[in-house]
Amino acid sequence: MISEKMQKALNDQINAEFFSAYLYLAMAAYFEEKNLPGFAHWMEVQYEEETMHAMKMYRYVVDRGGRAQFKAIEEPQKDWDSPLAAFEATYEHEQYITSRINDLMKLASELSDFTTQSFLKWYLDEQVEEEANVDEIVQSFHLMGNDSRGLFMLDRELKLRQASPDPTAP
Ligand code: OFO
Repeated sequence: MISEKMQKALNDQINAEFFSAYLYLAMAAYFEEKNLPGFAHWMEVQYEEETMHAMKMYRYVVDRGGRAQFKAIEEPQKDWDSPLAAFEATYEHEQYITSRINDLMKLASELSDFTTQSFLKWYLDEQVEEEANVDEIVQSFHLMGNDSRGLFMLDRELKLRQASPDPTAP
């Protein structure tokens, strides 16, 4: 059985993961409007991954005999100054999410909740990948500068992104 304190913190994180999904879907819509289908696709895959992160946590809370509870999801930003600004905002957001997972790990450790620590290990590893992927894209923007052909090529490259396998699937 999960403690009340840990359950509340995980429920807050479920909300944060759904907000991430919403934010990236808002970015996908922004890129669709800018006629950048590859960037839009990348963000749509990101949206799907965030939904999976939320559902994986939901399943854990339920499986530990807890109660998943939902709060309103904050409205995400709608516009960004440029494609680069959207990816920089993504990088910043992922760093924030990493700090939240670290705080959850700290709480689980203070509560001697070893099962939740083991569960959260997956998220810690996932955040390394999340940050690295976005940082790589931000660096590509810096390398191409104002070259519109570069933007076209990067858009085509990001169109190839495939969703990661769902670790919650049976
Ligand atoms: Fe769920 O990792 Fe991004 O936010």
